Amino acid sequence: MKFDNSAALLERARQIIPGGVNSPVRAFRGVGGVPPFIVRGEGCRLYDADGNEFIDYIGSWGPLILGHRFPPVMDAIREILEVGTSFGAPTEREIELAEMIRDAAPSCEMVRLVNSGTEATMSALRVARGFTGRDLTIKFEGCYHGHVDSLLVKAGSGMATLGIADTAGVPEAFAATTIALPYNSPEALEAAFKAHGDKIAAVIVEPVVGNMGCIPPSREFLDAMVRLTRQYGSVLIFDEVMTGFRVSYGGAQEMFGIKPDMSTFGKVIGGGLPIAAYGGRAEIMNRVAPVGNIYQAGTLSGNPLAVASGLAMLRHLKSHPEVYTQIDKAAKAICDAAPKGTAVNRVGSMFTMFFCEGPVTSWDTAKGADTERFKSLHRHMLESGVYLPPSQFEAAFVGAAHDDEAIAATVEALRRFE
Ligand code: KE4
Repeated sequence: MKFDNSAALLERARQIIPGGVNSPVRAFRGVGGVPPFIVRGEGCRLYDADGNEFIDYIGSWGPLILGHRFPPVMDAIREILEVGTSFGAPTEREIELAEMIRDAAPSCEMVRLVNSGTEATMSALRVARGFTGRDLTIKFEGCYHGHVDSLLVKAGSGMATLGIADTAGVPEAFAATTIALPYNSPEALEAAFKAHGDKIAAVIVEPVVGNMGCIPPSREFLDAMVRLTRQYGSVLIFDEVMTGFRVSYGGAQEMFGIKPDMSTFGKVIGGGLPIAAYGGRAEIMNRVAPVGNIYQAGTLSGNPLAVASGLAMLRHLKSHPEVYTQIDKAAKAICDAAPKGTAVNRVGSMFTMFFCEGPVTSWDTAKGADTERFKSLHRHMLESGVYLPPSQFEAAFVGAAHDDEAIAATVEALRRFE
């Protein structure tokens, strides 16, 4: 495989964009030391600037559960182009999308649309603080909730990949409002609430982690979160930006039978266009301006193109529940071919092959994975035409466009890895 054009593009990009990328996780050193610059996506495949073809298991980091250029999504976007792109005013489709989110996740009695997962979690946190009149937040080491100042404490995703323990630029005063605990530790959570319970505004959690690699929660951990937030009057926020409409149509909260006080969504609800949402109990959400005194706003929130794209996506997923069985089965087939010496975590169609002894249940166990071995696997797969997330601390995603041929080619490439 040649990557000369991508190398030249990276050189040019670096002159004007930090690291040549608009999000750090994209700056991985693939074969030839450069990330492929992509020119086109179709179904489950990506095509780069050197004409290379890859089976894509990133899917834009989760949104493309139905693959690139899914026809109903493309048609929905084209339809909007005939009437405009943005009005800065309410539209009917925004109501429809909010209603679909509530119907999928009934804990969200009310919903506000925003433009990114970061905006969704930042807003949910502000609302939780305003609603409770408290300042402290509990998050979990290795979880990533977007680049919100106060949540970039012991965060996962690109921070874990780049080994940035705590980012510069976040005032100590902000970081001090966040308590970072080990994931899957009911004991640590209990102790934190005993010590600070009446000051804790919210617990924000990835109900299935994707951002330190895929890690499922234990039932005890989930139950402790529900019990303690109820007991101390804190807001339980399920960050379902990645898991919403991914691990099941109703997200992790449906899978686990839990009704969090608030939830955030993103990725899948936009079908690949920039959109996210936060929502929760009406009693909480009615504190948001213009009804209440907690301010949150956005020029392009509820953007007609993104909303139409998301509606087409969710309508298809709702009317084709068999998609989830299909993608879960495909992900299982791939995980069954994982290289020896890996601990595999999979929840539905998201998975990670950790190069370490299992079980991987928290950051403490994930961080011990052999990242050099992971890099070798990633390079081997890329050379085999398979595009995995370029970090041990990310989840891979299987979508409905991954056909038998793609799965077989992926399994065959995994089997050849030594
Ligand atoms: P965005 O602001 O990137 O749209 O969403 C932030 C976010 C919030 N919550 C969860 C659970 C998330 O996974 C994310 C973003 N996920 C990463 C992938 N690990 C986005 C990829 C990137 O940063 O480029």
